[in-house]
Amino acid sequence: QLKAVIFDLDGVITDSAEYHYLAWKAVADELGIPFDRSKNERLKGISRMESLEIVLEDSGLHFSEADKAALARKKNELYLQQIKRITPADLLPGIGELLHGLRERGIAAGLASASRNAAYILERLEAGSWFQAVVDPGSVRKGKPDPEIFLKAAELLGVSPRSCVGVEDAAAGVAAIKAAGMLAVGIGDARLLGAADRVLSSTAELSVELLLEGFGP
Ligand code: B16
Ligand code: MG
Repeated sequence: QLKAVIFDLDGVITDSAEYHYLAWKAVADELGIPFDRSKNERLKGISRMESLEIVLEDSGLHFSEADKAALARKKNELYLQQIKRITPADLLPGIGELLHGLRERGIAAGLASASRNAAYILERLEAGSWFQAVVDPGSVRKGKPDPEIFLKAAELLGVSPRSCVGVEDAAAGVAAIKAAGMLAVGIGDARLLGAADRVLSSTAELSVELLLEGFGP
C-alpha cells in the first residue's frame, strides 16, 4: 500500500535545477573551464562541494581548500540571486494538484533534497505546509546515490520504505531511491533515468493514480 511519496526538490518541485546550472556555468566561465549541460547532469542531486569537485576535475587547476570554499560561496551567491525571485507560480506543472490529491487520500509527502537552500525555496513557493517531513541535508552523512536521505524521510514519516514512492530528476537520486527499496519515478530523459520503475517526461504527467499503479489493486 502506498503510504508516502518522497520528493526531490530541484527539478521536481520547482525548476531550480536550471538556476544551479546557470550559477555553476558562470563560475566555470570565469575560471575558463568548459562546462555544458551534459556535465551539469552529473551535478544533479550531488552536494555543493562534490559538485565543485566535478566542475574542477579536468581543469588542470589546483585550488586550496579556502579557494574552493570561496568558489562554492560564489556559486551559492549567484544561485541565491536567482531563487529569491521564486514565487508560488514557480511550482512545476501538476505538483500543486498532486500534493493536494495526496493530502485528500491521506498519503504523506516528504522532501529529500540535498540542497541547503531547500527550506528557503519551500518558503518562497509557500509550499512548506504540504510536506509532513523535510530532511535536513546537514543531518545526512552520505549524499545521493546513497539511500540515506530517502530512508531518513521515510523514518521521519514513520512509514516503511516499501510503502514509499520516490520522485527524482537525477540519476543519482533514482539510484538512491532504488537502493532505499522504494519505487522510483524519474522525471526527465529515459536514457538517463533508466533505473527508475517509471520515467515521465514532465511533472505534468504525475498523478495520484499513476503513483498508486506500482502498488497493484
Ligand atoms: P545547495 P535536490 C540538489 O538538490 C541539486 O540537485 C544539486 O544540483 C545541488 O548541488 C544540491 O542540491 C545542493 O544544493 O548548493 O543549494 O545546497 O535535487 O537534491 O533537491
Ligand atoms: Mg533534483
